[in-house]
Amino acid sequence: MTDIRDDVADAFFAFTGREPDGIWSAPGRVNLIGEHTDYNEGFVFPFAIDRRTVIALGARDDRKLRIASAFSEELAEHDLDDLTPDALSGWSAYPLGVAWALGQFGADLAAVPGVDIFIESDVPVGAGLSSSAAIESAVAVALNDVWQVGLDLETLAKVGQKAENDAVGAPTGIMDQSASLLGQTDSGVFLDCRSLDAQVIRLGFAEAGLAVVVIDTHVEHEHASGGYRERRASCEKGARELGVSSLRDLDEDDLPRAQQTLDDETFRRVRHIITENQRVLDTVRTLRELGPRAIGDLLDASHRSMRDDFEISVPELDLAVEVAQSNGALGARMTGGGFGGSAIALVPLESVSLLQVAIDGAFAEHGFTAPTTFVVRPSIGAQRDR
Ligand code: GAF
Repeated sequence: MTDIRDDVADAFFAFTGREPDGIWSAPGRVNLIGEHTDYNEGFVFPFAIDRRTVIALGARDDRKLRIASAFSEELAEHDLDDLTPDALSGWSAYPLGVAWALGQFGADLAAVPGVDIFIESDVPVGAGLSSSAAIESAVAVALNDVWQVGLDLETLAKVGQKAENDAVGAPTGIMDQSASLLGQTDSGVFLDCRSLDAQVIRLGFAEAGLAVVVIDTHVEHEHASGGYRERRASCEKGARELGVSSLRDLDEDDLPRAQQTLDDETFRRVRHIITENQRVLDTVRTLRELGPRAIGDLLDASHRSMRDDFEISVPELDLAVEVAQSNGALGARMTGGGFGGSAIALVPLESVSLLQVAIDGAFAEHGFTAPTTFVVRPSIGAQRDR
């Protein structure tokens, strides 16, 4: 099997006629639990997966940023002297947005050289597995090294989020970049999105004879517009009407007051956030006390809350979750921002093949596009590979 890093080094050479200064990579993520809680200053518990974006990068002797990739014909070229978020668009807004955002976090962009970058990735795009955070994080660690900016991984997560918010225009939280940068093998990243305190917690799935199966429905989602933005606005409205700065300030004792104060739809949005925060805490505690086989019910409850209260699921995701639950999964839920993308199922190893066959059959029966199912392993976060 060829190593994607060799391919990227070769492609960089074909693109520039020289060897790169180095190779860096960053993973996509699966969110185990804690959905839409990040921008409400709540709790999330994602893990980095064994699908990565790999980049080769080399400094130039002028002020140009040139970016090519295996997934687009477009060669993006931009001058460091007029790098503003408004000037960026298309897929290159992710890497170029990171270069700009590093300047917002202290890099002296007037003093750094231009760079050539070649990008390749095996994180599926549009699957809700954070292919965009993988690009941002790989570029962030590489430029941080080559430009000698000296930022830590937690700050690089903020850089990636700023690129996504201001250059791409998606009002997303800090979860995906944190997972991609802070992830560790066999572990999840339990993040308090208010304090940004991150704890790496061992998941122990393989030891317990479990696998996480991703079911990519191929239903496309888009965070820069539509439902994601509306859900965020509903949460802000709920917080405002309940007199708190963010929904993080509420817990289950506040639900009766929330129900009396808010319209029904806003109440259900708020209830999802309050109960989901609690489920993240319960998942971490259950994992520590009883091990991974005991967290399935929390995953199931999270899916119900996203389906019924937050209303971010789609029929394909609901079907994937139901079929997984009735074919051996200990728990299953949609993962990521919703409105499409992927579901995950926590499955005993011996049931993985059966589950894949059952999912394929059920999707065909419903006339849905054939999904892609594959196992993911909790993996190391962004790093320099060579
Ligand atoms: C997307 C966003 F990018 C994250 O910040 C998070 O809000 C997630 O949706 C929902 O939990 O992945």
